[in-house]
Amino acid sequence: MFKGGWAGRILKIDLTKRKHTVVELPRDLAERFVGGRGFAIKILWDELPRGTDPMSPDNILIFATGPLTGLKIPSSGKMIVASKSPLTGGYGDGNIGVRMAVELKKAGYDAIIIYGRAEKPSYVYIEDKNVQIRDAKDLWGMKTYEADDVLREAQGEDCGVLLIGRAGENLVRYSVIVAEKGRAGGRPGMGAVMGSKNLKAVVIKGTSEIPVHDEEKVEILAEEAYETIERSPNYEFWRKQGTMATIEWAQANSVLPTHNFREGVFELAEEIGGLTMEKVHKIAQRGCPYCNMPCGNIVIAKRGKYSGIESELDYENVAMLGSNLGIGDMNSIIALNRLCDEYGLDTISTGSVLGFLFEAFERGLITREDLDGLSPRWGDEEQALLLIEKIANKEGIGRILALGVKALSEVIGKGSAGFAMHVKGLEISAYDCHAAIGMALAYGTSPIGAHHKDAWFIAWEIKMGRNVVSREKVERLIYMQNIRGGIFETLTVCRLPWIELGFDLDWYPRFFEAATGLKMSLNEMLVIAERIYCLIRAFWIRENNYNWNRYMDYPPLRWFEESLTKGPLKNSKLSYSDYDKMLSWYYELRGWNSNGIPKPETLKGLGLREVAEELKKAYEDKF
Ligand code: PTT
Ligand code: SF4
Repeated sequence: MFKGGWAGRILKIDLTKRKHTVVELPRDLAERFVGGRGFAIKILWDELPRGTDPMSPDNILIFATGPLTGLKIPSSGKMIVASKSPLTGGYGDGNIGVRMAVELKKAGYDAIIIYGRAEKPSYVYIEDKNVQIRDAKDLWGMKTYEADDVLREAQGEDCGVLLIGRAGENLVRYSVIVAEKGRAGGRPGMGAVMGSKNLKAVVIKGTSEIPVHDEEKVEILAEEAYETIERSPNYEFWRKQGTMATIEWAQANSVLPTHNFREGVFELAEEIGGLTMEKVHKIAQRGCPYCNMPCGNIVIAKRGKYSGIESELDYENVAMLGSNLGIGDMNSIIALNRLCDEYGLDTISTGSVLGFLFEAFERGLITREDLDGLSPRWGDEEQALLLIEKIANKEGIGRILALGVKALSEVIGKGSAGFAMHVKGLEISAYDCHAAIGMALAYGTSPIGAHHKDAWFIAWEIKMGRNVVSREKVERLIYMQNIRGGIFETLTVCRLPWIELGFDLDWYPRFFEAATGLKMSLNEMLVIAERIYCLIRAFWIRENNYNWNRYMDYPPLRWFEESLTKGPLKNSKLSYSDYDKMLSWYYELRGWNSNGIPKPETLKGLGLREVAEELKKAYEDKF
């Protein structure tokens, strides 16, 4: 029995058989993989048949929390959505901050695993032990804001809701899962996996208290922690700006993706920056459950034809739908962002696909005829809006654009792969790396493809020296990846108190002990992070049919081949030999071989003997 933290149960729902079962959370899974991403990768490794088509009923969709999720401690309202990705073919997950994270735990579950495919559009309704698969005929095709309203009207405001938009229904490979009008998660196509299961939404109400080992201790720690966060010197500024101040920071440091990552500075950066957002557009602030540093900026378009449209903005949305497309007007970006949320399209990948297309059109690699009569040009938000409609509805050219930038460049050919901005098929999030070799390596080795979730090394890199090529830099990078992707994604709480307001990492083992009654030091958590990183890597290798080499961990050619032509870092580009050197250190430090495959002794040392044996056997059979 668990003393607290974990609810102790997993809910398994088979949509094909219309059946559900509840199983006990295995102690070994909790102690060795903690929660969230740890649970997800272990379940996928154990249960998913090798080579499963991600859009087939055989794929598994996992919603997972961790031992700190939903407790009354800072920023604990987070959960993981994970599956085999239809965009990359590898491990995919996303982190989403929503009421459902708390309701899931209150309903008595740590995770839900969804199997099979419903015969017709459905949604799952859960109220504690009562689990129903309901008809979603009327919700299918509905935009996410409206569907959210309809579900809440029927079930009450006090429930957690996750849903997909038309992009997920139509299996767009970079569709996300959306919630609460503006929260979105699961960049590598988790929305499409949900769509492939004919699952429009999941609605949960939980009525129990989440068990904790030492309630008084949790309360005392929480009070102290909330106060500590509020005393942070950056607290007031953060509450006004959230992640949006990053626009000004990225511009000053030449990393703001501009014109499909050609440049790191944008002449209209001020127009789309945090200050403009705050002074002109912001109308409200909101946050995830139990967060006292809410960062959700609710904004409104004030001028022109989009006047009156509301949306929730973060740095990534603005950079990828703004500077990356040469769009320097916040009103237009608000309209673009809202449309992506309504359809459930990932804003980062959408911005990357459109940026690639604008460039291909400019270079004459694709014509108006190919584009159903459209002529996309930098800065033209009207064309971007039309293209988003086509992608989400898979109309005309939208059918190909819906495949993601890697597949799109393969269709277009003519050397366009050189400016297709992705790693392992996942479009790069909003940091240009012409002059940031460490961040490029972090993207290259991130466990889901190029997402800053694990990879955000840029601020540390700038402090350490952008030109530094050293083993120490790589060591630091791995340490950061393990904390971000290994600790926060398994305890399943928000990492922003730590990153943005300097909330000390030592708080987390203290929360963990008070909640679960188990002692685990930060160093022990870092070992678990290594275990999870290795298992995710093994999963990629297995799903890639054991065809794996170091070039899988390379960022796009653009950063090596073309220099920046503007800004303070003009003429910068990456060097192949430096990148390769850093990659070799990375493998050495992680205990992986020169092709990026975990060595048997590394896997065994992390308690993954069966994984070592499976890899060994596969390679013996193959070669
Ligand atoms: C996240 C990625 C991000 S990360 C952003 S903005 W960011 C984009 N947001 C989108 C959106 O919005 N609409 C849409 N249609 N697509 C979008 N795609 C993009 O998705 C997120 C916050 C943010 S805002 C960040 S950094 C932090 N991320 C955390 C994380 O990953 N782990 C963790 N433990 N804590 C985190 N805290 C912060 O949470 P993905 P959210 Mg999202 C409108 O999920 O797949 O990881 O992609 O969850 O609730 O919106 O909060 O500048
Ligand atoms: Fe959510 Fe932002 Fe608070 Fe993190 S800091 S919990 S993302 S509102």
